[in-house]
Amino acid sequence: MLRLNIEGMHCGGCAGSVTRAIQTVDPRAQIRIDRAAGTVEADTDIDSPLVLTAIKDAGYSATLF
Ligand SMILES: [Cu+2]
Repeated sequence: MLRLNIEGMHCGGCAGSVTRAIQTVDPRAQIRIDRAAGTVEADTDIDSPLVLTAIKDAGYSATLF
């Protein structure tokens, strides 16, 4: 499981964008978003750099924690 801090995730639309970004690299990923905390948990076997890049390409700054 990846645990990510996401910056700039302000609304449900952002949360949807981040979800879709992760699903572009792993369509079967289980994703839990805590918008208030700005964190995402993603159950995926995909290497984290690919996931981070996909989120950055969607316009958000993401870091592992
Ligand atoms: Cu938004």
